[in-house]
Amino acid sequence: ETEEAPVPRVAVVVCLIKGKRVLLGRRRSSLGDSTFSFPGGHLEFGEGFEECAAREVKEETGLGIKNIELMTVRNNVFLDEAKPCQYVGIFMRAVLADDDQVPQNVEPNFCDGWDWYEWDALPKPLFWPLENAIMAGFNPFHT
Ligand code: 8DG
Ligand code: MG
Ligand code: MG
Repeated sequence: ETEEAPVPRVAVVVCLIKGKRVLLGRRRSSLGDSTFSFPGGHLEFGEGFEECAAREVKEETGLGIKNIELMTVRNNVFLDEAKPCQYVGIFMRAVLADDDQVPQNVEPNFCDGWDWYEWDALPKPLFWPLENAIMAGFNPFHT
């Protein structure tokens, strides 16, 4: 069996803010199963960061977003996985295009469902790249 050598990939993750709360979902994935993470996914060829952010949020939650801004970049290496991988995580911040929208669990095979959580009372356990980012000072409410 031949396996491709692993290469770093780009992921765009979106911290969607509603008042003092952020949107998180519990992952159903070999990577970070049962942990809470932001919506997001792989950057596609030719895509801009804002475009990717809007597409992934729409695909995963059905929500439309606006005011999409770059917050920070993180380098996450997953060496302990069966298939080691590396993601350059582009952390974006955004708000709902229309405040009345309710998140839908569009991809139930990959997520238990989406909910809003106060920044000071985030659910546990967080997906470790997110936990690490927060430990390093990531805070979407500090500009
Ligand atoms: P796609 O097929 O829709 O493009 O990808 P996906 O299935 O939605 O991928 P994902 O696992 O949700 O996101 C891609 C990678 O991004 C993930 O495996 C690791 C990295 N990543 C982080 N932090 C976060 C985060 O907070 N949320 C999400 N969703 N991904 C993150 O490093
Ligand atoms: Mg995803
Ligand atoms: Mg996705």
